[in-house]
Amino acid sequence: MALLSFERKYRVRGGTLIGGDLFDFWVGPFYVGFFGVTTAISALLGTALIFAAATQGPTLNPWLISINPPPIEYGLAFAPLQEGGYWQIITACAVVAFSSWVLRQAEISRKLGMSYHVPIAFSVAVFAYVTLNVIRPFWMGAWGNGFPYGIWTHLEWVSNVGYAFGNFHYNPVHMLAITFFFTNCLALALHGGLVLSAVNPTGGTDVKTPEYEDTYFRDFIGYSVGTLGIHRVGLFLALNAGFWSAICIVISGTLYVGSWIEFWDFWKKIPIWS
Ligand code: UQ2
Repeated sequence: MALLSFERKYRVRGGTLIGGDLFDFWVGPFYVGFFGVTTAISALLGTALIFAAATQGPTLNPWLISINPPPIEYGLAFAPLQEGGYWQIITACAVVAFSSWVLRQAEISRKLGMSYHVPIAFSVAVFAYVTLNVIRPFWMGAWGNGFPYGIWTHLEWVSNVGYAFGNFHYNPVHMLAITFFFTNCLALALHGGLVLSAVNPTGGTDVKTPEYEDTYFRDFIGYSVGTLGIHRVGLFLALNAGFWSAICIVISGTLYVGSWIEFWDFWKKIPIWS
């Protein structure tokens, strides 16, 4: 079935989580739904506030503009707009926009009778953001622990926070997250390479079937994870990369204070050799 006639056939009512039929319509190719409306409103408001805050100075250089969280002294209180209040409202808009986007994905999944893998995957990315700018600042007792919204300043934040705990590369959960990112890279390179080599072979020769892909890996390493399996491996690696990134920062300054370099001194104190 051609794509356009497929869409016409499956553009049917139902599957909404909230709002019944009220927002159950499309604008051009885009499904709207209740959460399309809440995404649009919060994303537009948040973006407008970023521009509004940026115009307050001190610079209009796009690389240096920064919308900062309140000073630590404000704790968890509301701050005046110019002293972190913009950051607080922008952060609230972002959380509503991202959560609405997850729920819009879920409604589209339901409408088409599909599983929830896409909204679950995206919610791990949202979890990483919420960990950085809501959960950890709350746990530390001050919104000032969130990261600033600026191209240059967010990099400085990452660097400063990393070295505030000795050196973040010694954080074992950071190591775990990086290992997932690298393994994800390996898996996507293998998968992309394998699929393209089968589907886009030397000019004039036939496209190869998935059996060739399986056989390639059996010949090569004695094992093929399979055409469905590689996508399970990929999703697993990608979600774990995001998840452990969030865990490695949320434990720093909360459950674990001090230097991640000294963390490894436990190794020298093990009774067998001490
Ligand atoms: C595979 C398979 C695919 C693939 C890939 C493999 C036919 C098209 C890449 C090979 C993958 C293996 C052996 C697992 C790799 C695991 C890690 C953790 C990197 O067998 O089936 O389908 O794309």
